[in-house]
Amino acid sequence: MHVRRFLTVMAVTTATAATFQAPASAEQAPAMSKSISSVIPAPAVAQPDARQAFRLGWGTVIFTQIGSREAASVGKQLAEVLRPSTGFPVPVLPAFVHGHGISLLLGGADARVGKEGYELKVERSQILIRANTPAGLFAGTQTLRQLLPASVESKSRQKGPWVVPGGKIVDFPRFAYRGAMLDVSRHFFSVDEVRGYIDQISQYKVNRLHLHLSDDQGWRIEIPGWPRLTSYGGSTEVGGGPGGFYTKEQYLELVAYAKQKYITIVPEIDMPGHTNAALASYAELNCNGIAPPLYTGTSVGFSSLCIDKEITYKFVEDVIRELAALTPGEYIHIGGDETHATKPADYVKFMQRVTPIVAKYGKKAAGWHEIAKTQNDPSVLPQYWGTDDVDEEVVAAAQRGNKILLSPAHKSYLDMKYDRNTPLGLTWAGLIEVDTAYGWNPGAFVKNLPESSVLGVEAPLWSETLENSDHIEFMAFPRLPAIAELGWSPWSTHDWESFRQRLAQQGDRWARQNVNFYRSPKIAWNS
Ligand code: NGO
Repeated sequence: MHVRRFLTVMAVTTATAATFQAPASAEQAPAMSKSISSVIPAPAVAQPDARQAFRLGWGTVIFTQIGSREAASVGKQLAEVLRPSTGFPVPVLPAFVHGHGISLLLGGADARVGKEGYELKVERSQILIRANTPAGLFAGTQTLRQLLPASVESKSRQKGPWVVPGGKIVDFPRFAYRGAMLDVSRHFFSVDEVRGYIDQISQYKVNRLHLHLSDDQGWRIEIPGWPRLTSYGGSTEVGGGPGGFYTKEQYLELVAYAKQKYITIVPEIDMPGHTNAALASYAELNCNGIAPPLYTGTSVGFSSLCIDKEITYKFVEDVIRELAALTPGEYIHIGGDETHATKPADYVKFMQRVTPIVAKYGKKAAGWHEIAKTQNDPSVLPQYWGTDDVDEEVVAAAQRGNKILLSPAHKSYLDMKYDRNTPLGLTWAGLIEVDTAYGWNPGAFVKNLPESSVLGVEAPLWSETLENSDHIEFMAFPRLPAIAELGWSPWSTHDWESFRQRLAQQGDRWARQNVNFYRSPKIAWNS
């Protein structure tokens, strides 16, 4: 059956090829100019072998681990990248035969690869990716994509040759949590827009997408029993546009889509501040019983749930129960930032009551780092978003056993302008060029916070000024890959010169994927 499918695919593709006119342009990639280590994030161990190289051709097959549906899905996703640009049929078959091909096999990898790493060997006769898990295979295929000429990313047929430089990689992540965050509250982004961002970040081995699902300006996720949160609270956004929200089905579609790319979605409902959209939707959540109007500005810190009303905790529990049911991952993010309209004692009281609700539904609470001062629960994950390298409360939490997630705003906030002339973005945490985004060590950044307490890094993208995918891409690229490399690559590989050369090669890939990236003057882009 597989052979028949293979032959059919061959026949169809040959017919297409016959009518195809190869562009006579400079699409010819400098295939051999790069080495097996020319990828982002930098691999942990890479040994180039200039005598070896693999050339993709008409007969190239992707062989996947027999009996693993996930390995087959990883193979299929790789084939879907390769087929349009190479024009080759690239069938995906279970690995009961070996031939001129790319094999994705489970087991037998170097012991260091762990749960998310992989081993990649490129020889003249074959490419072999081995991993302990499908996630590792997926990571290996993202590396392989980058080892092919940039034109492989085109949606139309391009001229080869399709050469992969020879050698061996053993690769695995430095940190368990490598995240991106998207604020879908200040401006709403559709399911398709979020899927596009998932496609882009997954190429850099990011494994968490934190969605900021509520704020003063909009509530974006359906919650049973509280329909006005979305019908009214989701009806606008910054600037007064139409807003929007995800139905439960749409949200689950996003969760499933991310899962195929080994990304876990971390949902955030920000509380007790940043809650105007909820307060406007339900008068009873306000201490004075009066619903405020919807808000479409960009100020922060003026709203708070009513800490002393029981209905507040019924509401919070209904929300958390629903989020937990929609979330395969271990964390639910409960916000907790900038609660200037909540008395400090009330804030502590609120968080001490709410974090056990998260545990009740089988999840751990993540929160902006202000949450570190409210309790002794070591399962809570404070997310550091300060603008310097000193935070005693965060360090104290780490000493009590909490893991910390790092998103220092002056380094990792993708919504900061690159320079004074950047048309989008904010400046409150500073200007962040790509060398600034790259230039810090998460394992030794916050004073007295040891690497062993750092769960990982996350690059937040707040959307006060961003309205569409072009805007998202312009702010995320090239800085998101910088943060992704800090999360994945061992510190021993950290080197700005090497990074900027590898980044230069990404420009052409983004151009072919229609990613609207910022052409930072710090980089000698290759196209
Ligand atoms: C802050 C604030 C957000 C803003 C963002 C803009 C945190 C954690 N709270 O970060 O509400 O949107 O800055 O950069």
